[in-house]
Amino acid sequence: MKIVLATKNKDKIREIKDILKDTVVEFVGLDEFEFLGVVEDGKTFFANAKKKAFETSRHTGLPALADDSGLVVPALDGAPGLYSSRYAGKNATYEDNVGKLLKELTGKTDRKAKFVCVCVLFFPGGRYFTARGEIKGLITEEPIGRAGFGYDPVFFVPGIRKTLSEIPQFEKNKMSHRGIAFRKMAEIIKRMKLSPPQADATLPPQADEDAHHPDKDGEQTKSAVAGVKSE
Ligand code: ITT
Repeated sequence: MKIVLATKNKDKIREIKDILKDTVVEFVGLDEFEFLGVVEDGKTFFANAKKKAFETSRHTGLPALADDSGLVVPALDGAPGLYSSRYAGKNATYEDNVGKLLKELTGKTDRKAKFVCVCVLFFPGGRYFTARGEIKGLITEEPIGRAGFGYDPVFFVPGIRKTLSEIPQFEKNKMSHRGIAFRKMAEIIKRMKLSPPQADATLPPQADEDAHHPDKDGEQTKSAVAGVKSE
């Protein structure tokens, strides 16, 4: 089964390919298609992930797998949250975003945070599957370590007493929000036994409006097209 990885973030691609390396799936990169991407204007990680997967599947005619992820800091009312990649501005670098985060947390004793990842696998015809993962941690006072990407250098995991930038990628994948979500998705893909759902219905324009957040892990299998049944 060919699946398009619906992300432009090379760091995410590297992690996702590693996490799913034992799945019998051929991944195609977005760079093989002329596609400008989607506007991430959803109100939840799930809505954004579904939109990325839906738009990519519609554009390519292939099943598409997307993730929307971010850092949630309760002491900052949930920021940077959905805006994690552009926290310090539209073209912000990882360093800019980390800098802003540390500045906003200056003087705050509550350093609790979590990473969230929601992935969606969307099939032409309208069926989709979703899975979610989270990891809890604390934001450090300054960046520590060189591995990983994004907010990893300031994300301290109490259980291992290290930041996610102080451990190799395979260790991060074992415990990370993305590792958890995508391993659940790997199970879903395995259960499909390489016979993906087929339907030739045309997606209605409002297909993405059904953005209820499936908070239960890994269970939501729902059709965005009337008349196409989920299992
Ligand atoms: P696509 O939309 O093309 O997938 P993106 O980087 O914009 O790429 P998101 O909208 O999901 O992806 O934003 C995710 C941001 O959250 C990412 O840019 C990082 O700043 C942060 N982030 C997500 N997962 C992370 C991780 O494992 N480690 C560190 N930072 C992470």
